[in-house]
Amino acid sequence: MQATLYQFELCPFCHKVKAGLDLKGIKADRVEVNPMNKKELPELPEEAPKKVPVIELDGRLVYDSTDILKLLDEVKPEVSPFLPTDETQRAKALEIEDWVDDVLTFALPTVIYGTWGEAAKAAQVTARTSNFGFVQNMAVRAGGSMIMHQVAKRILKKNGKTDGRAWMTENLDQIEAWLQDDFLVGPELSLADVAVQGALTCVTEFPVFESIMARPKIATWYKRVADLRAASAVN
Ligand SMILES: N[C@@H](CCC(=O)N[C@@H](CS)C(=O)NCC(=O)O)C(=O)O
Repeated sequence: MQATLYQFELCPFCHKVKAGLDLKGIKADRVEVNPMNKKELPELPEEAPKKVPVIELDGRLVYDSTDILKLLDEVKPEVSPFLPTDETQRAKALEIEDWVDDVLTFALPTVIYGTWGEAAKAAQVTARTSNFGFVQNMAVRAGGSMIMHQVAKRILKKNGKTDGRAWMTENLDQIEAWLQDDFLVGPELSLADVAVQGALTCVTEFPVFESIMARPKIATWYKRVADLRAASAVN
């Protein structure tokens, strides 16, 4: 299988997809997209938003992390199936993925770019992992942190929150409440684990990651999923 993932290094939606690729054992070349002009993106249908992640998989171009995970499950249904056969568990897995898309992926940037120091570090991580030229790289470092910090402030306001860390605490409480078994919706890995663990991996380089790992229930589950990813990943 030939795959190319167009991504931002710190985009939680892209991390969801990376978790899916690892678990399915699909190797993907990664193209870092410049967040300021997105000129690396391939040509997308008119109705498609100019957003990452976008994947090209054996000639098929798919955008939106949820549709990309669906595609991965479709092309390799036998490996780590994402959707449980039990109807109640399947509904729960889909509900948790929706929660990731609507809540967790918005809360995460607020703890990555919440302070100027964090935003500057985030811009550095993006510039470091990119293949941009020198001038673009400097622009991403300087302009990136400013934009990202503003974005974090806007997200908090839009969601009626004032403190990203307190919001993350609420979200970690929610994840803990779901964790009644080895995985989020039962004894087997599902789409819910792919989405939540994947999204959380975008903060591994930031101080908030320590507070996530300080919760034993979450830390054990996180490592369980990370080990499965490591065992099947081909990148
Ligand atoms: N629903 C989309 C959301 C993707 C998304 O919002 N991506 C952000 C990065 S985390 C983006 O590309 N933003 C660029 C922009 O809005 O200009 C998905 O699940 O893939």
